[in-house]
Amino acid sequence: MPAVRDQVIAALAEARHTGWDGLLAAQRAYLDDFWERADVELEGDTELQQAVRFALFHTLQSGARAEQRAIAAKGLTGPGYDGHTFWDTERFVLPVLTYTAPDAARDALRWRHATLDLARERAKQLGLEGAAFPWRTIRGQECSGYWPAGTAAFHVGANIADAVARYHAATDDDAFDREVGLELLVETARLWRSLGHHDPQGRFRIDGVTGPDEYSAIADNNVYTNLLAQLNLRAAADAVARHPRHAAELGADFEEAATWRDAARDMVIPWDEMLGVHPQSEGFTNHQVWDFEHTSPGQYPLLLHFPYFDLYRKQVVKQADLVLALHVRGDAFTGEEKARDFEYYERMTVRDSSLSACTQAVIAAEVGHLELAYDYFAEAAFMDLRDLEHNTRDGLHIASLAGAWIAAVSGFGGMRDHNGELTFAPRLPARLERLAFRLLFRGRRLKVDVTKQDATYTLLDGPPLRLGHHGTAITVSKNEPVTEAIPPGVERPAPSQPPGREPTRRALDST
Ligand code: IFM
Repeated sequence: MPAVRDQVIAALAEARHTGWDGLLAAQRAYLDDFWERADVELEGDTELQQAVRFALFHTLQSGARAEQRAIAAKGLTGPGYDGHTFWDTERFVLPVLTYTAPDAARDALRWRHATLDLARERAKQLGLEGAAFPWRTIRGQECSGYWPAGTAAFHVGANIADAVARYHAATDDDAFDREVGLELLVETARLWRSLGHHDPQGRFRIDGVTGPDEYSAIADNNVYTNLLAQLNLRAAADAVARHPRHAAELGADFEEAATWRDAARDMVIPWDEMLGVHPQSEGFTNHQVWDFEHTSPGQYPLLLHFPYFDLYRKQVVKQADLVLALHVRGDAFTGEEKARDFEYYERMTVRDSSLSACTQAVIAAEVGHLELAYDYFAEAAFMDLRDLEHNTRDGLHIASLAGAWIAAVSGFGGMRDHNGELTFAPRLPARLERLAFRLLFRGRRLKVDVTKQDATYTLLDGPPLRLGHHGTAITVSKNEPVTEAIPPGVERPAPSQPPGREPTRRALDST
């Protein structure tokens, strides 16, 4: 702690020297610069506009001065979760910071890197190789003893790897790639290689894991986990190819990388032939469906009213899991699969976690349920302003607030960044007349301005940039905005939610 004390003393001395006006001017300049590159504008819903800016401000606030310390689930806004950081950071917060405040994303990943020794120790303790990052922590040790299923939530490591790959692709920060990214990728890939195994049919299985949905645990071949592990294994092999000399210092070579590529190629992705959907994990769709009809509104959140053993053995989803895979590994599914899977999981997703609505917004928008997407978008953005979970006194839900940006930009803006390529598929719900957002990509500032009819891509600075718009490649150059028409969307019947768990309707509400 002496380092923190010294930092505080130095900051106070500098503040006295600068004075109130100086501090105010510096803060103003910092935030002006931030909004210049990161603002999200909505026309048609003033309250939601305000909520989105509130959300973005707090996402920045949680990470901008973390300076290689953990970004907690509540930021620094309250005592909830004892100040612990979770996968929330890499899965929800860093995708936003990567495109709006990339230095903060880099520093957060440097913090993870600084905890690698503890993660290696944890892997060894569990009889595994590589690094097992903790489910919840402050300085790197696993602190989730109270939730045994958390030990098996190994997807944490793949979310870190995904955040590393995204940050590198969006910034071309090669020094980070070599000094930080490579080792994080190698050690997380080693974990997957030792946790999974090839079965007699030659398929790579990852058995006995807990995926994102906390109402399921210790299941085989969780689709989200396996697809993220696949991404992790490939990203690690690519990093070894980019930096063979540095990889050798970590004891990694092409031969080891080849075993990662084999595992990625042979990864099991379960499929339910009869229903024509992906089971969240192997066997999930055979489980009895939760008795939603006889569950009263007062019995939510379910975890406070029913024993976990019963939740675990039924089809009931606390938070987006398979649907999260449809977003972050959207490149692994067809459009038809996404639509069917979304509709299937919508019926059993109860949103007892604040980490769900934003993902449901993204996929609802992609598969054609724009008004439902808008309702989920509003839920993510108003989570704390309206105290939707009645616990904002414990601190803000930073992942949900980051999710408001994700719902706007990846939902209605249709932004995806699979394999380092930036693509958009914008489409607006009835209530919005216009959506505009800005972001940073490979040293450029890009503005995307969407109306019901078209989208205009403006490169504010930097060399020409190749993008995708609804499947068509376009190139934007500075001062030469490109406007593209928005093709008509697909009409689908609205999916249903468990009774009483529908999102508050906002899309068609004009108040
Ligand atoms: O990380 C989340 C988890 O997914 C759901 N329960 C709360 C945690 C902290 O936000």
